[in-house]
Amino acid sequence: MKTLVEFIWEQQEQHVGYATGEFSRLLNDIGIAAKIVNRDVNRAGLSGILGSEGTVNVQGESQKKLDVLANNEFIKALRNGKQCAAIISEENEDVVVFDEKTTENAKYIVAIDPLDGSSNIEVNVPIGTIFAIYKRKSLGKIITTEDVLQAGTELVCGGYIIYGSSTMLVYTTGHGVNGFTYDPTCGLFILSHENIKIGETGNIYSINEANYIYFAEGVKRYIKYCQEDDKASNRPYTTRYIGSLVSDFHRNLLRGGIYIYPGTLKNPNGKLRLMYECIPVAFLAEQAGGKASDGYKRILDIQPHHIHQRVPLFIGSKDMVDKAEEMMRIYSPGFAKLIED
Ligand code: P6P
Repeated sequence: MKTLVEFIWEQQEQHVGYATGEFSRLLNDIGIAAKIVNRDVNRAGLSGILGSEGTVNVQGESQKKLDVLANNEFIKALRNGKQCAAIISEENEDVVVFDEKTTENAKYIVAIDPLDGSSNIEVNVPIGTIFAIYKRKSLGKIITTEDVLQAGTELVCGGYIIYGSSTMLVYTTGHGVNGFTYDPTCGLFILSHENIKIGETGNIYSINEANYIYFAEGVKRYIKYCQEDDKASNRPYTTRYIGSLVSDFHRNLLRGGIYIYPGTLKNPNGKLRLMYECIPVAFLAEQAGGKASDGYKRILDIQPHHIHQRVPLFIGSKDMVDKAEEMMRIYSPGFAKLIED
């Protein structure tokens, strides 16, 4: 039995050569907040914290009470841990910068979607937290734009917590993907899924086909490809769409498959946010042997220009993403130009 803290420390020693404890402390702070959010999510129906907060976030989406609760828990844990200088959160319009005493010494920036898929809470569908950890470019009290707007290639750590039939924390620091299952009887995350690898191909495709008529031709062609009868290539595939990115991604990571949230002619950039949804899952996908793009270019290579920037997402088994990209190149070559750079 290896706990998350032991594993983090071991990884730092093994891959960094020393463990100052700062990164370990930061990741552990995220784990602490996750345990509290897990408790709140599991009791939501009993503690009057279901339903809407009555506010709208910067995305124009109605905030659930649990969205706000989760956001506050992660901000509080990271503020108290003093390893994080600033937070980019789906629930905050601007960067949350901590006090100068913290920013003077803290080396990390965290981008987070505190509770992704929260519209599913009331119907008991698994939801999740997605996080990305960057190392600051600058030192000292002032947080700079270069600290905040970093491409995925700069990521130090990408991960998520899935609050499902069991609660798991899955993360990578660039040395493989590992999953830890939360044991509420002892309050520990225990290593349960070591060195997760996604199959090069799979037979699950996840996309909201209700938007079919708005999709670019390349997306439509890929959906039809998935539905063709061709036993040699294990088609037709099966479709699974939970409407919770963390859940759909986690299943595809373990079983193989592709998740697509494409742009449409109405919204060429799609719905998902680059910094705290697409980049962390893209890092995980690549570290597990998979692939992640906007249909044309690698997610991790995209330079963010705004903290809430949206981007189309094609992610999962490498062969499946390759095929979808081939359809985009052949049937929708011009769509790439509509995606905001
Ligand atoms: P739609 C949840 O709101 C989310 O950001 C992802 O978790 C999920 O995959 C997607 O949006 C669902 O969006 O438009 O299909 O309901």
